Amino acid sequence: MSQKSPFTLHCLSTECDARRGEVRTRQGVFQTPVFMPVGTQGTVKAVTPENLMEMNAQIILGNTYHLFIRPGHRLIESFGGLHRFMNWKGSILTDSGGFQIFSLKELATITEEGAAFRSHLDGSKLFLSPEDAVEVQQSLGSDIMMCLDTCIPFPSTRDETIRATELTTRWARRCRSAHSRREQLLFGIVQGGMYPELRKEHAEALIDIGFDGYAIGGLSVGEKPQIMYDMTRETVASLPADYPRYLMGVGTPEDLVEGVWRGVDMFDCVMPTRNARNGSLFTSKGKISIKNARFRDDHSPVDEECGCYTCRNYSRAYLRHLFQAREILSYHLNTIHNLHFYLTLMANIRKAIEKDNFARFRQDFYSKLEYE
Ligand code: PRF
Ligand code: ZN
Repeated sequence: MSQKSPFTLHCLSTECDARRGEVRTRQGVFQTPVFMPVGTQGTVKAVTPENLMEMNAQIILGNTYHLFIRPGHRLIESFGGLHRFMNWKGSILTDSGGFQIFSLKELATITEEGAAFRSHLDGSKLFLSPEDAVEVQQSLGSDIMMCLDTCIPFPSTRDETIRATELTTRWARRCRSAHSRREQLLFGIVQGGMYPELRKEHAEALIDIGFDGYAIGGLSVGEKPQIMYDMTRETVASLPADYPRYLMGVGTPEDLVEGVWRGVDMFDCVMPTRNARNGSLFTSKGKISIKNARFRDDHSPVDEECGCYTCRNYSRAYLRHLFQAREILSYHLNTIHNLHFYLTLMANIRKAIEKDNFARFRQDFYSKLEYE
């Protein structure tokens, strides 16, 4: 049985399924809907924890798989856990490794017992059971741990999906039994591919086991956005209203707006940080590629509406030059802008829900888009 829900609801939209709330972790409280910057290897690439704090990041993501392989969870534990090791004072959610192992494909074999895989670093044989996934995350000391799940490719047949989903339920039960440090929260992950009835069944099985929150997994794996939005809506409908809901690995700014509209509280995605390093920057008018020749002599900031450190101090022309010259500062300044854009979008979404004008906000958001 789960303990009391960590989620407190502040208000509900009267126009859609959006909700404004907060989640209490051992580390503190974060306001929802929230975007969690991805810090796979114990760092959000190209920025410091101080930068993240200045941008009002509340919670970041870490990866069990990567930290297990390098530098090892025991080492991190000996430094007092991941928060202390990386000097991050906000909350941390760790993904279980299920998705990373799925992404390795030919390097991994899934059995009833767990996932056998080869290290992407040196090819050595490794194994991660559901119990191991919880043990590793307990030593990392994350505030929110994720169950080990099996994410299947898209498309998958109904039979393949049933088999994977049932295995994920058995693993979820084993994760729940291995969860001994109850001050760390444990979330279940709903799979079920693109089959609404399988998602509903899976959600019910996980609710029966009892978790501190529920994630929607297996989406944004190559399906069209509308399918993802429909599956999100179907899955949310099966989840308890008084627990946090987390849409994993999603997505574009549009995806965040649509996810919130359908009742999602938490998101993570590499998109703002990865795109930044590729010179793709988000603006209120859409995405721009900073390497474009049209910015060669452009004195304006990336986004006139943005108040980030980068936009307050640097021109598009300078950022284009840094990118073309492959200067390290390019990664830093671009990442600050993109993360600030995502975090500000979420802060504005929270305000709109509080004022109960999220429908208007969503309309304005789309009407500003010019590029693409
Ligand atoms: N499971 C886990 N992590 C994930 C996913 C999943 O299905 C996804 C799917 N988009 C992203 N990250 N454990
Ligand atoms: Zn900016």
